[in-house]
Amino acid sequence: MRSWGGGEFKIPSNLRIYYSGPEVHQLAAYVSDELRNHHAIKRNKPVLELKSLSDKKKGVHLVLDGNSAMPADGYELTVAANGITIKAADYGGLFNGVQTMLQMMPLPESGRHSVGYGYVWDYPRFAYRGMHLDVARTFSSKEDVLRYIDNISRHKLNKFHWHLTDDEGWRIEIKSHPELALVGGFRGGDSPVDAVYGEWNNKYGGYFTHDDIREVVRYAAVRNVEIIPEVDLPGHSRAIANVHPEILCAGPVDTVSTAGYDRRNVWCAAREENYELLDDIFREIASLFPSKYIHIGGDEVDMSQWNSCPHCQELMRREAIKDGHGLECRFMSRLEKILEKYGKSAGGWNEAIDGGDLQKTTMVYGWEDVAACVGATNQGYPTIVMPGRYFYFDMKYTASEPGMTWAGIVSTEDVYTFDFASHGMQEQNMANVVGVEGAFWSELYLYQGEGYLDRQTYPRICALAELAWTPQEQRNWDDFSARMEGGHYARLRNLDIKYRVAPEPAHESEAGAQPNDELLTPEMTVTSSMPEYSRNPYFNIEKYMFGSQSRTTRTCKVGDYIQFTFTEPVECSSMEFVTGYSYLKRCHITFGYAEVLYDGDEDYVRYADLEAGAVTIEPARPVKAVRLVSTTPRNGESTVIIQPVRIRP
Ligand code: TNX
Repeated sequence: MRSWGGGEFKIPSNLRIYYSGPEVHQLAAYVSDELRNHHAIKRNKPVLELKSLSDKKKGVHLVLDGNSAMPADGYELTVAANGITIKAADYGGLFNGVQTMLQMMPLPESGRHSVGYGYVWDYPRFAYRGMHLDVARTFSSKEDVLRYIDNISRHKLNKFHWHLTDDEGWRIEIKSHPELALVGGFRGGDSPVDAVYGEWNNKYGGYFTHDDIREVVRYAAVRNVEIIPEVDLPGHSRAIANVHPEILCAGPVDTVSTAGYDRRNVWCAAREENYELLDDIFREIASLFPSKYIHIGGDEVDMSQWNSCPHCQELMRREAIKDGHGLECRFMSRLEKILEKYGKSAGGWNEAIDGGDLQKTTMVYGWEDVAACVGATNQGYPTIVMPGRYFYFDMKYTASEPGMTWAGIVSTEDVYTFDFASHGMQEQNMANVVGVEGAFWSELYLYQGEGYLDRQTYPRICALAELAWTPQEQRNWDDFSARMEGGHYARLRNLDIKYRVAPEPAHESEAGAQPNDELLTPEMTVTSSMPEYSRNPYFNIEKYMFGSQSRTTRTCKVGDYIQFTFTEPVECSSMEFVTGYSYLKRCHITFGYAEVLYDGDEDYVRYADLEAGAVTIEPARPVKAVRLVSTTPRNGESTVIIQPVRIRP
């Protein structure tokens, strides 16, 4: 509800902030800082005035009134002659009202110093309005995490899902097992943790101490953000398994396809000591985070490890568990009990409920698709809706921009216009939808550097914020876009958020042109010491199928090669060979060199080292063949990807 009219409140440079009691003190200090730092209102000062919220006093009035009938997280905001008054029944409501006020405050660049009279009565659509951050693949410093929380809170998001562990890093100190973070928080170099990707040979990582975490929790609480920590189990656990290999299954280890590397990442479900270690871990985590929920993962479990483990097989026979999904469910149930002991409930990715029932207090995070969310709500689980196709902000905005694509291309409009009803979510489903969440997985972040996190998340977070806050019938994409252009991009700039700017649309003629038009495609055959993977055969690169690729059945060792032999000698200005994904420095020949067989020669001549798995050859003479030779001792991958060669005339 909004109404406006009849005058303006002039903001004095000594604007005062009155607040109703000690429980609002920190919020008043926050408002003061915000006005000083982002609105150039310099001399504002918080004033505690418990009794008289006198109409005559000019300033900002923050009133927490537990008796008020405002819905949870809702607020009432009035701008009148005596200034700005925000009233709410709970702290969250007051904080949200403050955000609305800050959005109404003129930006320093505007030169204005007033706010129009008006009235807002507002509350959110969903109780859970979340953003996720993966700090395992790419580490984010404490300062970056604080900034991330600060910025999501400005958008009235109230949950921060902190993905603290994964195959590539263990990022939370556990005092009873300090090696988990001390060793497991770093990969590469002398660490037993697979370097897999990133700054491969350099030691890379970091972790959060208990003190760090307490600081982040306190900072978030001032901003009405609850933190749901995640330890991803029983899969996605290679980092901890590299530190404690005994947690793994007793089955055979395949190190052939990975050049000596043990890639297993799933906890043995039958090993009793595993649950003791997990008890220690969750006891500490439960004491650090006030949230009722601890997320215990449950996604993408490689069940082949359980299928070949004699102990898991024996357990399944004994308890008549029919498959891996059933065993995962049993594993998760054990964790639920541990959490219960420490006063917590579980959160889990949607696969966690594939093999049977968990407690109906467990919150299910539906990520695979909308159907997974519908399924969870039908079974009566409180559900967070976040299918990758709409909510994964590590995906590209458009095809030509950076990011992942496996879940689709996720435009800001896709996020904004997400409509539950059109996905078959009925009223009874919606009753179990607690809210929505956007995710940022950080596999690519390491290579993209500064600004990438901001760019991938904004303005998609702005769209998510409205989806989470505003009822379906009141949302309109054109209206949202106009408001972004009309002021919110300026607001983001004022906060130094490096949001994504849409690239200039390509001209008709350019859009129609094939990027391959000027490339040569001479007949060639590809041979290799590494077998080809049947679904991505060498045929794909032999036929120059740009956009497609070839891959091997195993990673490369020292001496492996991939050879391109041309039927006729090729005269050209350059040949570009790329191994690995084109958008992600993974699955390449990590170390190696290229050698060339020129027309008329008997032997190959070494040309240059590969850089990030790639090399460009500028041959002075016609080329008969090129060979990429690996000198990689081990790289923790399970495949080599090879892109079609780009040959320029
Ligand atoms: C799938 S989403 C994963 C993550 C990856 C993400 C990359 C989920 C529960 N599992 O481990 O980081 O895709 O987009």
